[in-house]
Amino acid sequence: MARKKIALVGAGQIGGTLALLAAQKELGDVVLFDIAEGMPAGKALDLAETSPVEGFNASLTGGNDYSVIEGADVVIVTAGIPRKPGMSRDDLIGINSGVCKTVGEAIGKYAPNAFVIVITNPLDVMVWVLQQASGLPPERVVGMAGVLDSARFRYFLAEEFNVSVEDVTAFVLGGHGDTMVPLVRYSTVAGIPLPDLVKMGWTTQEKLDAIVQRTRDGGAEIVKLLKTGSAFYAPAASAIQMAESYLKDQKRVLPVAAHLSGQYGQDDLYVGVPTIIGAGGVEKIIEIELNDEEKAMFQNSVDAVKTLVDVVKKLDAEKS
Ligand code: A3D
Repeated sequence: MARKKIALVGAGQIGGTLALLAAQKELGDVVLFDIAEGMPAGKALDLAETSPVEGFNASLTGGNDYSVIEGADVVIVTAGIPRKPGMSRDDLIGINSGVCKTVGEAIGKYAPNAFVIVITNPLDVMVWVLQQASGLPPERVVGMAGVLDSARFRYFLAEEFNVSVEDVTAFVLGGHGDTMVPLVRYSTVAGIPLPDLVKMGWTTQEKLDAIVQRTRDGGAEIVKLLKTGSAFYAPAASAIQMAESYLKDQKRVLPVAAHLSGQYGQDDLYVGVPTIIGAGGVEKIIEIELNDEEKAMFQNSVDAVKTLVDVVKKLDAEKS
């Protein structure tokens, strides 16, 4: 069987980490694309030179022409600019929506059969822009955010309970922003829901509330420490989990920014929901039952995403 091809559009901090992880896991051959001259080829060569040491079989190449992504099975998009301290994800919208439109058009031309994972912020609206520009079916264009947000939630919970991260499951719904909805009721330690753990005296409601808030602020916490960019290791690992589920038809249940067409009462909107990712892309959007409080939080998050979609539509109208 021929190797799969994984194209990484944007070869910066996340792009480079994606390339290393994809190659080490032998998910396929990797191509890096970036507008910075020489950089994707240089990074690819450096990474390829780790293969004799690390012992993986995957070719890594890079270039500055979109044709390098031709025929890719998976495309992961990080092209654009990241946040600097004091900036919100939404501050990136002007520049990154233009980038995602160009990238979407290139994917439509060179890799129309790919499964596309967008990471560029502000996430939910950037996936929407890219899917529209690409003309690819919505079930093959998704955004990575929920896996990362859930991973952060799981990590903080595992630290609090002093248990293995593997035994903590967590669900985060909604847009990737300050309004994201970490779902306490559906998050567990070895199947025991968090509210029960409060009753059992494992933690207090106050501590749990603080962990929920830390999850919401998880990206900003790292931006503040790094000072020159945003998180990249965990975002890359999260996107690789999604790519692997697609390439190996694993049918993992993962929260992703998926295109809603009626589910959760929303239409033509990308927002974070639980899905099944397999060879068909988003094979199912899982509609979980929300109580009134959760519904209100989810709606608040949806409204925040819709506001940004309107900003993009306005920017588009001004340009034309
Ligand atoms: P960075 O290291 O700056 O890499 C971005 C790369 O994109 C750079 O190498 C640029 O040269 C390149 N680029 C810029 N414009 C274009 C273009 N038109 N075509 C192709 N390449 C271009 O950033 P990063 O890798 O740290 O972050 C990338 C994006 O991911 C940013 O928008 C971040 O905000 C976002 N991000 C999202 C999450 C989520 O959870 C959704 C987490 C962390 C970062």
